[in-house]
Amino acid sequence: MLKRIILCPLAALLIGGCVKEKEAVMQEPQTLKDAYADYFLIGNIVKGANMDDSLYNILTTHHNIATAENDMKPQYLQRTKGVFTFDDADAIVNKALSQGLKVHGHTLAWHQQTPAWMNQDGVSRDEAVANLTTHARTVVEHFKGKVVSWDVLNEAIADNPPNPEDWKASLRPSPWLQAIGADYVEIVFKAAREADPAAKLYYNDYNMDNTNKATAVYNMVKDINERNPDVRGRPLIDGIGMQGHYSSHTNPVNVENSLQRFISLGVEVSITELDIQSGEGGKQTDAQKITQGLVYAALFNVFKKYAEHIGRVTMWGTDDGSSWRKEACPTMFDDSLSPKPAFFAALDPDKFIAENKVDVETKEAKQSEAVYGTPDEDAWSQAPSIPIDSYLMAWQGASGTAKILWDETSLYVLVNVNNAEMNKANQNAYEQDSVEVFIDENNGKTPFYEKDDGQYRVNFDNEATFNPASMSEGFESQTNVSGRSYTVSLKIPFRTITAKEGDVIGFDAQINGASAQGARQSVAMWNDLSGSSYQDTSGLGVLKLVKR
Ligand code: 9MR
Repeated sequence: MLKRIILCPLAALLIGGCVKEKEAVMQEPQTLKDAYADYFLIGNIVKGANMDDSLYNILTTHHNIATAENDMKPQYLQRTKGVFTFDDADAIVNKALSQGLKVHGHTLAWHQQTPAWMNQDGVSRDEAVANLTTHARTVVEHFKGKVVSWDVLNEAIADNPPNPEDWKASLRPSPWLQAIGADYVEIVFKAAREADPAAKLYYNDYNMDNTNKATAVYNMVKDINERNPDVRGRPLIDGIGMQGHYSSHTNPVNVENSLQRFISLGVEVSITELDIQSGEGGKQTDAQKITQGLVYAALFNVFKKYAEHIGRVTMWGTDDGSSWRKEACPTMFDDSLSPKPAFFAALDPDKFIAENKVDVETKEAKQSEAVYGTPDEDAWSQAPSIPIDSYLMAWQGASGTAKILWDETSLYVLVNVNNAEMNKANQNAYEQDSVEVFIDENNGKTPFYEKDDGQYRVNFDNEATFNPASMSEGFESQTNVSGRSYTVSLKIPFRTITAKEGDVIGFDAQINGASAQGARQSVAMWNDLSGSSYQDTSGLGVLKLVKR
């Protein structure tokens, strides 16, 4: 339907001001909250009780629900036991309500920004339970009638858990888990429900596009809701929050898969902390802005498709300058508060995609051959050498080459690495000087791992790590260090195939280069530069199994 609206320069309107007015006939909504009025609420964060007016204008112009970025977290509301400090949070909530915004509460239980007296310092289980329930009850009761929904529990599941069918074993080892045990999850939800039966209660987490994490969350919510089907009239957990701290490499297919699984539980889903990293050092090229816009557009199209089950889509930052990840320019407005392509992408995804989707030349995956034979000098001399020297990050550190052999049961990989620091100080295995091999036995190129997909990592000191953990079975490796070079030989059993001549498998090899200070400073690859090979096999190179 044609609408008559007052048109002012778009940028001025977008940040809530209007310099020159002129009447025009416009067809399309100009604000996010209007564009999505029939779909879901649109949210953003409030940075504090005294948030800058121009940022607040973006909030009220485009959004209809607000989340406090920090001020409602446990350390701000109850730093000292029994002393609740609601002043800043009250100011945020009352201002938002007076401006016609709804308010979402974030967060009652988390492993961060929580005072140690609550669950550390040797508190007993009983004390920790009392601390958790008192905090949740007091906070929820305080905001009763003002806050429509709560992130009751934040980030309780570990990243990429190896056995996601067992949700309890997949819990992050947070102080709450250590002090109470796995039932802390139910305990905090029950306390919140009793305190305000009308508020919607959410479980909230990041990396939910990772199949293993999403599976563990799915199993947790399913189990708890099946055991608590009627707590004050409905299942205990009302909703799942997919935070959505994404990057330009995020595959919307993985987001959609998790969304579908959560919806199948009968719960509401919300996108609770959306931002999309792109660019470095606070700068983005024009091409990066468009790529980022295309990811925003693709995601908003996914959200529209499932709108019936989505409560709200909340962005984590009004603008790049005030974002927690400002180096990576993740929001829709730039430092000077002008709308970026990402804004127009969210406003009208189809139009943005139609105007900007360049026919990206489909990059052919690199191809090489694995030669039949078990490792010996003669066999290795037959195998072609592939370079591992395409860098994923700005720094160009350790690189190398790989040769591959195969027989019916296993793949044998020999990697030579040069220019390494030989540092394994970092507790994250991927930040140590190490070699990784990715295998996709059916070359299915799926955006998530299937049973035939695995990741194998060996550091220069021959310490191996696996994803998923079950891939350790039958695996063997040796390393040999000489100066700044090392070699790694890996024997990787096939999991789902009996290999034969002519088979084609997905394959990639990666070299992680640590700095002398023990942080990963470079990543060299054979083929896949997406940075997602640990959960997405679509970018791997291709290996043909041949006999010579
Ligand atoms: O944006 C928040 C930042 O200002 C805080 O310093 C940080 C503390 O850990 O928390 C940030 O918000 C987080 C949110 O509460 C939970 N999900 C991840 C968000 C980004 O770290």
